Amino acid sequence: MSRDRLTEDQITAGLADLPDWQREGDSIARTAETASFPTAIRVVDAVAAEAERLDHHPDIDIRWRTLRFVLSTHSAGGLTPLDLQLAGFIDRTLATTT
Ligand code: HBI
Repeated sequence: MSRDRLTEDQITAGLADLPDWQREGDSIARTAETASFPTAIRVVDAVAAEAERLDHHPDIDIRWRTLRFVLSTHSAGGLTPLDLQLAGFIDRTLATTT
């Protein structure tokens, strides 16, 4: 997966498929409520494994049942396809983890 920065049009197109994510400058972010603190940790654990697999890591804020993820490609100084790919994985994990 490329670490080349996305164009504005590519970012707009990518975010159309990620309606729970917001653009925050050179990052994208989403917040999610989980059913319980252990559920939140299970989500974070699954995301951590995928982040390691991709060698691409989100900023994660954990506050009881509330998770906030922030994605950006630090080495590119902006958004790359890796950010969109991991955002999609995070969405799917949130939707399927109990
Ligand atoms: N995660 N979000 C993000 N951005 C990076 O540039 C990055 C990373 N995880 C590991 C990583 N880069 C390594 O490939 C080295 O570039 C540090």
